[in-house]
Order: sequence, then C-alpha cells, then structure tokens
Amino acid sequence: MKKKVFSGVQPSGIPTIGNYIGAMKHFVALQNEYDCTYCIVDQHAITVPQDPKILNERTRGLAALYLAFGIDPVKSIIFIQSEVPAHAQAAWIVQCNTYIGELERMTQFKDKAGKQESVSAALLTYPPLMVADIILYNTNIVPVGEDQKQHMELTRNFVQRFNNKYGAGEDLLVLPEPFIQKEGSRIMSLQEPTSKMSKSDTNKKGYISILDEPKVIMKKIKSAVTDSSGIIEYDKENKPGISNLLTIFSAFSGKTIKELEAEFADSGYGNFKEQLANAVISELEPIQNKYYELLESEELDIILTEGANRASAIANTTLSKMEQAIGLGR
Ligand code: ATP
Ligand code: LTN
Repeated sequence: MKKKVFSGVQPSGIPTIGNYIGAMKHFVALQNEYDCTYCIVDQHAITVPQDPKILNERTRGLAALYLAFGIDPVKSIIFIQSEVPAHAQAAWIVQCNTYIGELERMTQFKDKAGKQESVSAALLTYPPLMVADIILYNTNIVPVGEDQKQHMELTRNFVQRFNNKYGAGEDLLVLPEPFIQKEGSRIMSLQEPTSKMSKSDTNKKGYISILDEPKVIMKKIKSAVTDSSGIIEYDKENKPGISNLLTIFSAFSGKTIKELEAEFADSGYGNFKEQLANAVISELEPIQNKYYELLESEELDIILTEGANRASAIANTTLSKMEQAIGLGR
C-alpha cells in the first residue's frame, strides 16, 4: 500500500515564496509517489482575528493556488478543514489527552501570543487541532517547513501516548514523520534576514507573495537587505541576506548553491539580484495565470465539494475508532 501524506496551509494571507519553497512545492512532487491529502486549514486561521469576507476569499483562493501549483485533484484530495466536522471533533479528544504545559512550551504560541492584545484560548489549543488533522488520515509523512518541527514532535508524543493508553496492544493511530528538507525549509525575510519570511508580516517588502506582479517582485528583490562585501557566497552567520537569496535562487533554478556561487563568482549583487528576480518571475507567472483562470471557474467548487466528501469518509472512520476506544457514545 502507498504511504500517506497530509499537510495544511492557513488562509491567513496570500502564500509567500517561503510557504512555496518550504512546503507547497513538495506537495506537488510527493503526489506521484504517495496518497496525498492537502487541506486549507481555515479553522486554524481564526485563532487570530480575521475579517470574515477576506477569510472567505482567501480560503477559496488558496484552493485555486493549490491547483495552480499543479496538485492534481484526481490523484490527491484537496479540501477545506471546516467542511469536514471530524477535525473539530477529533481535536476535542486530542485536547483531553494533552497537557497545558506541553502547549505553553510551543514557540509558535509564545510568538503569536506576544503579538496579540488579547489571546484566544484557541491560540493555545491550536496544536491539538493540527494533531487531529494529521491523525485522521492515517498519515505517514507530513511535508512542512522548519517552524513546524515542534508541533510534529507534539503530534508524535500524542500518538504514542494515545496508543499506549487505549490501543490494547495495537497501534490505533499511525505515527507520522515530518518531511523537512535540509535546504529551503526556513526562508528568511528579505528585509530582516534573521527572521522568518511570513505572510502576515506588516512590512510587505519582507516577503514575496505568490501573486506579486513581476515588477513588484523585481523591486522587492532589488531592495533586499544584503551586506557591503560584494561577494556572492553562502555564509548564513556572517552573510544572512545573500545566503537567503542563494537559497531562494537554488529553489527556483534547480541549481545547487555551489553551482550558483561559481556562476556568480565575478558578478556584483545588482546583476545577481536581477537574474534571481527573473527566475522567480518565470516560475510564478504561469502559476498566476492558472490561478486567475481557476478562480472564475465552477470546476474549483466541484473539486472542493468532492474533496470534502472523500476526506470525510476517511476522517469519520478514524474518528469512530477513537471514540470507541475511549468509550464515547453508546
Ligand atoms: P503566518 O506567516 O501567517 O504565521 P505561516 O506561513 O507560518 O503563517 P502556514 O500558512 O500554515 O503558516 O504555513 C504553511 C507551510 O509553510 C508550513 O508547512 C510552514 O512550515 C511553511 N512555512 C511558513 N513559512 C515558511 C518559511 N519562511 N520558509 C519555509 N517554509 C515556511
Ligand atoms: N500549523 C501549521 C498549519 C497546519 C498543518 C496542519 C501543517 C495546520 N494543520 C497539518 C501540516 C499538517 C502552520 O502553522 N504552518
């Protein structure tokens, strides 16, 4: 039997090239080898305040982007989290078997809680919902960026604890593995190359959105923070800006960082940045065209309804197993 892949992205903004390189590009590659399920996690997005109309548009838009990237709805399941009630139901069971101390240690919680005036209870209980997403699909592999490592450890701890407590010697739930690439799993901000590129950054110059127009991409890359040495080499500690640009270039060109260093050995930053911007633009342009086409189509809604039905069938089976194991219902 093929191994199972599951991952999710929040419709909390338009995805950046960080989301693309760290996670979404792999979603497409993995579907040829595995049974893949990809989710738009709108219930995760509402752990921080969202405008209802914008959230709605971004959710449908993110589905269109998944398809524009090349996810094939015949091979893979694409669906919206809130359209499959089993996620919230399973998340409750996960919460009942997770300790507050474990959740308070999560760095994403600490970061996000620090930025909010008032913190919702769900910002703390966000990881149990992610655990639920993953376990419901008997997932073996979870492609994510580096920032999700801690949530994946929590997921694995939960599965082991749940199986020990309720499995009666059998593995009720599948133990998932994170799939985190060595390179590109943490793309940094163009303006502050020591912090993560984030789609919810208030400084728009820090990130390149997948839907940025070519001239905006050129401008943002040209004004990316570098250093004064003028040498194009990978040195994360002393040259975080150029190192980040090299990582992005490698992801968009298929060339290794070593090859790029050799190619641009005699070049200045200006030329390097221009070539990088051209590589990004030429990969993103056809994706953008496909995206705008899909947004207008009825096909998108048919795919999402079918995706929710296919996902529900799998999720409900696992949920029933969990409920039975812990003694819920009759
Ligand atoms: P936000 O920026 O709004 O906090 P996010 O982009 O971190 O959100 P998601 O949209 O859920 O959160 O992320 C989708 C995927 O992209 C996750 O697998 C995440 O690990 C990955 N990811 C996010 N930012 C980066 C980055 N800068 N570099 C590489 N991967 C990233
Ligand atoms: N927590 C993730 C998004 C996410 C996810 C998931 C990723 C929610 N559910 C399931 C992988 C699998 C984030 O903040 N990037």
